[in-house]
Amino acid sequence: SPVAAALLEIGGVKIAKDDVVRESDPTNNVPDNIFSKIGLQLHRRDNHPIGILKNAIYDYFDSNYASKFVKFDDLCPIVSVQQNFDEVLVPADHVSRSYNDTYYVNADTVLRCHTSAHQAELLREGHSHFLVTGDVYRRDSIDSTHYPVFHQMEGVRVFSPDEWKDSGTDATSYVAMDLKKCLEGLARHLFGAVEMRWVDTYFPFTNPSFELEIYFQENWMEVLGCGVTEQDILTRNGRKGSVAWAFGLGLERLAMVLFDIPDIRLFWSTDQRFTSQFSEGKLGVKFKPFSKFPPCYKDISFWISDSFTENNLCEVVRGVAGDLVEEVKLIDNFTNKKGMTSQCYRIAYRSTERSLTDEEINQLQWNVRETVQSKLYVTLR
Ligand code: FA5
Ligand code: MG
Repeated sequence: SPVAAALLEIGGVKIAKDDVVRESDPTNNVPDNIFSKIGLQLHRRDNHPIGILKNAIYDYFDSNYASKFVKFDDLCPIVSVQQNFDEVLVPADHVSRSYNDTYYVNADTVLRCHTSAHQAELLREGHSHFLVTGDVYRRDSIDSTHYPVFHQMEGVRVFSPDEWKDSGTDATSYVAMDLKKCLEGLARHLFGAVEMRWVDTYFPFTNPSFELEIYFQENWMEVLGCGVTEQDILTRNGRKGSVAWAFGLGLERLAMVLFDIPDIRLFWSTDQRFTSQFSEGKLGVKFKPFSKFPPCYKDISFWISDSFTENNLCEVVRGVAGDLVEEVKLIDNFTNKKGMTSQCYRIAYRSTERSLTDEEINQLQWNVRETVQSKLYVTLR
């Protein structure tokens, strides 16, 4: 696993580990294992599935929009609360702002939880067509399609009035239609035929808002969010009178479909048997699993306290077991007559690279139990 560098330099910004990880500071919730991912920049490696995918998306935009889209892929992932939330109109009481969902470096600074954090500044700089690719960070659940560090690509296109005025429809419908056409075209460019569907949704920064889902591993998997940009964002950033669309692609999810990668942890693997299967510009290759190792399931039950959250549990499990944990799943939940709530979680341990021994798993589970008890104020059963 990657060793945390003491000093990183990203996009011209120097970052010391002590500036990002501060265990004693209550306004900081960035653990070591998250810090160690900053600066790895999988999206800038031409032989990595994420980099190969990024380049294929660039090709689509270059050829369909005469290279009009300006590309950014080294903007620093440490951003202000204002950039990450305020500038994209996320309400003051929105859950995504909580310490439970977002990694805070201090009260005013976060690890960006989406590439939308850069929308406003780039609009202010005068860009009308742009793509922003980067690593983003979220406290989240653990399963084969969720990881606390992943990659997004943001796309924004601003239209001037003469582009829609003769279309015979209102500006919003015109732009929404153009957006869906653009993303459906991208999906065809990447996958050829694939089963997909649009779902209406909500984002604070777009209206209307949509998600695109693709059928993968016998489930509908959400791969992107998008919509017509809220007027307020355009007005505040010098684009009054314009209309725009924006999207945020989940690059791991798209790469899972493209290369048939069954588990999101694999993107971080340095195992040659994984890395050697991908090379620059090669889109068609399907990943061949080197072997299926058996999972091992361990249950943990406890009486929860008011402050207990599943994300906190996942952070503890990830802190102990790292990438050996495949899934954490609530399997039982009940409240007794005294009003105490008991929950049981099933933890799946499985390495993507080797067989785990019983002894090793028992040790991990023991450490998980100890840490859950000491850090999460629950009573083990
Ligand atoms: C957003 O992040 C919005 N900023 C997207 C957007 C941009 C909407 C511009 C409108 C306009 P969401 O939280 O749904 O939306 O995340 C976008 C995508 O990131 C998801 O569709 C999914 O593909 C991916 N994603 C989200 N959480 C994770 C995770 N924990 N692990 C891997 N991929 C994830
Ligand atoms: Mg979503």
